[in-house]
Amino acid sequence: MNVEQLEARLEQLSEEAVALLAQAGEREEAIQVKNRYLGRSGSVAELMGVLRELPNEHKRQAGQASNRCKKAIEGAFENTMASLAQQELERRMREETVDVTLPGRVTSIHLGHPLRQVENELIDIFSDLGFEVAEGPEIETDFFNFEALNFPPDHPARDMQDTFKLTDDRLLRTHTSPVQVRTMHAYDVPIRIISPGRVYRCDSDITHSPVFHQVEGLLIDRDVSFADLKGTLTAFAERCFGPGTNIRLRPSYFPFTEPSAEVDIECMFCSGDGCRVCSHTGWLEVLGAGMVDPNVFAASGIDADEYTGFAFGLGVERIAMLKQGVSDIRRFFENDLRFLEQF
Ligand code: 2U9
Repeated sequence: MNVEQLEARLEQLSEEAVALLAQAGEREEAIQVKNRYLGRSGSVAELMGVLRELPNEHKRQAGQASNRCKKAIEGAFENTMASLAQQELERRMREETVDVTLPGRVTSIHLGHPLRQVENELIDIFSDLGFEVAEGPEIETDFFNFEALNFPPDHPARDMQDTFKLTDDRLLRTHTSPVQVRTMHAYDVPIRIISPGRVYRCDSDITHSPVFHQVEGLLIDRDVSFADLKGTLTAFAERCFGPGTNIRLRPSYFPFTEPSAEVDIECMFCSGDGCRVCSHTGWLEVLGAGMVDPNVFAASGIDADEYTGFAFGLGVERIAMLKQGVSDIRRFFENDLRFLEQF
């Protein structure tokens, strides 16, 4: 083969390769075409074997022809790759468009912690019955938490097992009753308050938590009777658990009330027929209540001959567990969003 024939053959190869590259529909195909012509044992390299046999005066001319051929194929390869990349980009832009007119993802509206929801409901109910909200410190003295509430010095509730003691005289309040005592010290009668808040007791199982929440109520005026207490609690039960909810009062004992009662509501799961939730009694215990003990009035300077009053107390967790069907009190304190978002 002489130099002219070689030049013509190279020209032919480059035209072939450029035509094939122009038709290539995929990157892989273009790479294969390029390798077939420009690879180590491709058509162009094969032809270069001829170059070595040419007379020296023609080698330069043949070399230049080979470079032109390589450049043409490489150029066509780059163009094809760039155009395939552009096509791919346009395809993705077409297929992966973001529809900005789609409605946004609905995130849960923040309704508050399930305990806060129940606490707010309880506050609403008692506010509508004329009670005002009173609050006080969580670190209390022995006087406001126990002594003023007629707890004898050796009462079991004062025991270290129940009370988180901070110093000899300071403790974490075991109930919100000291708020009522402080109110009795600070304000004149009549008094009609509820005290919602956190309380602490050294106790933990599926129905007890070392920190829990209470709502307590206190009403003091002239001629307040046990019937007023029962009427208030009946109104509360109907609002909290539904119209027609029956209540019953069983005799009980608390140091701060006399007489005292445990208050049950008719089981809402079996309508009083008896089921697993109410231990087949038809009743669920939800509150404690009673008439304020004269000793409690005396400790706060209120004349028990002139005034009477009733008080009640409930655990927010207990109400929340019944209303929301939660069987383990600890769920409220684990901050597991899968639990919290159900409410
Ligand atoms: C004053 C006078 C009386 C508050 C009361 C209860 C009955 C009661 C429990 C309910 C469930 C505590 O959370 S619980 O374990 N409470 O049974 N509490 S009467 O009596 C008062 C409070 C303050 C000055």
